Amino acid sequence: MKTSITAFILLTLGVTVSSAPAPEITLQDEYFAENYLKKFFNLTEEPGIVRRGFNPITKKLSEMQRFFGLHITGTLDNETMALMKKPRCGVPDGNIARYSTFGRDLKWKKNSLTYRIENYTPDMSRSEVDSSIEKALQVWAKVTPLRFTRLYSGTADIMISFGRYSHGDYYPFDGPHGTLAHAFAPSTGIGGDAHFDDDERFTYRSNSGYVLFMVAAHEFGHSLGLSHSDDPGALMYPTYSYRNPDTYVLPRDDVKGIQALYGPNTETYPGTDERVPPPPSTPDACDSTMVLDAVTTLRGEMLFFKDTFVWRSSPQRNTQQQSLISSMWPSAPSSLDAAYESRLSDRVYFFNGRRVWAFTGYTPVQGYPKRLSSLGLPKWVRRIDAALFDVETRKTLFFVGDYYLSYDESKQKVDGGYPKRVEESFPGMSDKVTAAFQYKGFTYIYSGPYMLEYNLRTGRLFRVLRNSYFLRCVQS
Ligand code: TQI
Ligand code: CA
Ligand code: ZN
Ligand code: ZN
Repeated sequence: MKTSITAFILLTLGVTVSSAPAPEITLQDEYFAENYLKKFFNLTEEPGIVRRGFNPITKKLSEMQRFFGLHITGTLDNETMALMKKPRCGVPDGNIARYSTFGRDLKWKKNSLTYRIENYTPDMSRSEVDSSIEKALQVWAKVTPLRFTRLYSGTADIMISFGRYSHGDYYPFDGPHGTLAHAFAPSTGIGGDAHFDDDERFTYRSNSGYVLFMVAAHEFGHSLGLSHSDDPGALMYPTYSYRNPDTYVLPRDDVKGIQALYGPNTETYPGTDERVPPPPSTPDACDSTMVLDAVTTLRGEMLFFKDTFVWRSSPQRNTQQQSLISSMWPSAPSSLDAAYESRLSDRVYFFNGRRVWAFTGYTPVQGYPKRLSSLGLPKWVRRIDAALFDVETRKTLFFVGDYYLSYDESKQKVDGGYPKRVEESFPGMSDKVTAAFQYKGFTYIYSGPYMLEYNLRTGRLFRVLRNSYFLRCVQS
């Protein structure tokens, strides 16, 4: 039933591949390199140093070259430039279009569209429904030349109604759950119309039931000519996930999709009073400059956290999947500072700010989230940068700034002799620790896009690796 709505054909846009960059170092390259060093090698502009005739860029370049085992020239040579620009694991910088449309011609041939709300759901007040619909249309209007006018009678381009089971088209609803709503691709008659299943519970902004704004915004994407996207962060991704409607910004993938059909909004000029934040984009495992927020194991799998997303990687089954944190742990914070898996309690702990969450697999543990202070950590610990469980000592290591603590979960106490300086036990780790975990007996400490492999017992550093060592650059 569902698929016959899309009987119109789905057109998936292919991969766009840009041509290889020229080998000479351009002024643009120098600028890029400077930003790279600022970002990853702590390059700061200290005019005093420059005046004394000592170039901080030379120093940082040498540092970076040493780090990667390149020839230490202190200059921006081709070898160094190539590494900085390292194509995201074989995928040149052109992006992968993840959105899809019903076809280039399945779009409205006018920018001025009308809509009409034919009836209401008893789940919400009328003004809440009106406002949800209005805001859902504005999501699309903001980034396109499309403008929507409400009609109170007659036939509008987008007729909006709530119904149950058979409701006047050939696509009856299915009672509670299953289909939430559907919409028809642009055309005359039923084209553009959006129907909502009144056997679902719609809400204004609560996270029990379906936020009407989210469902409507998704349906209007269909009404305007978008099909589903395989970007898990996209509005047009075919899985519902709760988002706060008050702060919702249309993700980049959907912006690209709708603008491929209608072009950008011609009314907002860059540089004028209205400063629009760039649309949020889904982190890309192929981005070699990405800095992960947290890494942990969970029952034999590896979890990599970045922003509101998590990659779940199963080395045994050789799979890797990206999703929203909220779709796997609905009660978890939207993003993490740190995470670790305890082999004592068979739990995974998530840290964000001064709070900690606990889960047994994917099930929340009663009594959490708790305050960080309830763990028995010293008062100066305001947030955790990274955490890991050491299988050998059965202790938890918490990384906070330049220090780390060994913590006994069963005694709820920090071990004597701690905090210690990170560098004391992890040679080479002179920057802030951003994530940490243990895997197959080795300890991996992340700093920025790099990852250092240690033997924790001997403190020996084996290798300097990059994110891509575990988090593979694959298109799911
Ligand atoms: N309804 C489907 C949907 O709108 C109907 C559908 C399936 C469809 N495949 C399609 C419509 C392809 C057009 C083109 O996606 S649904 C979600 C989401 C649904 C699902 O009830 O499954 C939302 C409705 F994304 F959350 F899964 C709204 Cl937001
Ligand atoms: Ca239903
Ligand atoms: Zn219908
Ligand atoms: Zn859909």
